[in-house]
Amino acid sequence: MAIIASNFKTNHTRKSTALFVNEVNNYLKSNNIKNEVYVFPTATSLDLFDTVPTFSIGVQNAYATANGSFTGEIGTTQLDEFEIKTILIGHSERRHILGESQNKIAKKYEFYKELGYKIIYCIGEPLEVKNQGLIKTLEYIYEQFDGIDTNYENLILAYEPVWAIGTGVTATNEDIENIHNSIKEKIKKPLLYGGSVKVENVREICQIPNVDGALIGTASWKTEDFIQILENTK
Ligand code: G2H
Repeated sequence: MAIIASNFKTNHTRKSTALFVNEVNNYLKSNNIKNEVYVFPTATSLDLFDTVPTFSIGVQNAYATANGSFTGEIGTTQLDEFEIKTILIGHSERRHILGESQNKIAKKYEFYKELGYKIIYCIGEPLEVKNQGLIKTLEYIYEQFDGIDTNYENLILAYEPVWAIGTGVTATNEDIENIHNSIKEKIKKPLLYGGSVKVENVREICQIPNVDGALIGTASWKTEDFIQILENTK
């Protein structure tokens, strides 16, 4: 059984999300899925997944607060309205584009851990680090665990090499296996691979030793592709 997580990032409208949900529900009427499925829609469409109880719906980001004066952010008061108990933390786009430091990420992690949220925690190296070899890559990745309690029971990890994210370049099976083996030796938690996972390669990736599933962006945004991913990982 694989864990399949779909990250919508800043894509889809409420209208297109509603169509997505409708088609997925039609598929689920006549198909049983054994996979554990997570979807991270945009915050504006969280409620639209209420009719898909078999999926866990999470938020792509939130601030480490219940409420307060944090312009532009949402906190647990708002998440509670949608009964959201799952959050993505440490995604490379938040680290590298939105400038979240390890310190901020660790504080956010601690806050949501204390509240019992399921956390999908992302780690991964940029290309210049990968090019320095496996030892440097692992050193870089382990620094992304600074301040993170990896014994937390509701933790799922996602290894997402930055150079593979949204680029169409998937890491090789060998790359994935090497990194996953090393992480799993240290941290015994479910470990997903993410970074240009496609409909065509999702099954093969999920069958690599120590890969427990996939965190998928681009390839999961079209409903027919998302459904095909579920089919391919049955
Ligand atoms: C990595 C992944 C989903 P994509 O960010 O988190 O996106 O599949 O588009 O590379």
